[in-house]
Amino acid sequence: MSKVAIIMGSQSDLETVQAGIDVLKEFKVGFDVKVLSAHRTPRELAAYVAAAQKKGVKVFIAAAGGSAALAGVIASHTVLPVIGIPVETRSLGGMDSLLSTVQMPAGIPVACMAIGSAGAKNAGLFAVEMLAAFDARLAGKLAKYRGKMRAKITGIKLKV
Ligand code: RP5
Repeated sequence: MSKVAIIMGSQSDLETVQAGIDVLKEFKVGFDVKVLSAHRTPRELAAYVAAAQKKGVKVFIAAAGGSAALAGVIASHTVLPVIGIPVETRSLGGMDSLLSTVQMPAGIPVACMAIGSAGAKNAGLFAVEMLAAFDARLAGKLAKYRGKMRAKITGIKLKV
């Protein structure tokens, strides 16, 4: 069953989003992926958000670039948590996506990650963390994941 719904504004965002998809696969968290845009397909977006909720989705991840309204618009249609990934852009390096995702007016929150693939990876991890709050098996996997990261750092032997 899909616990996470990933929505991206364009197929061109997939390269960025892939890092988040890989995390969900690694943690064996069920997810749906869909291309839907806040401005190109507003009606279809609203319908998809409603349907995803009915199917049991618990967290939304939204990736968009430019004047990136996607995460905020999804959040306007649901009280489930929405994690935004600002996609890097050629014109402004993703600053446009970052500001339009992070600067939600009070009342409709969006959890905004970093620009680009790092943000996508963290979006996947953040979704896992949310689900792990109610799932001891997932919480255990996260602890192991952190342990591996710790071991990588502590295992570094510098030749100086
Ligand atoms: C946004 O515009 C999309 O999320 C994408 O990041 C950006 C460019 O879209 P394309 O022109 O590549 O379809 O809506």
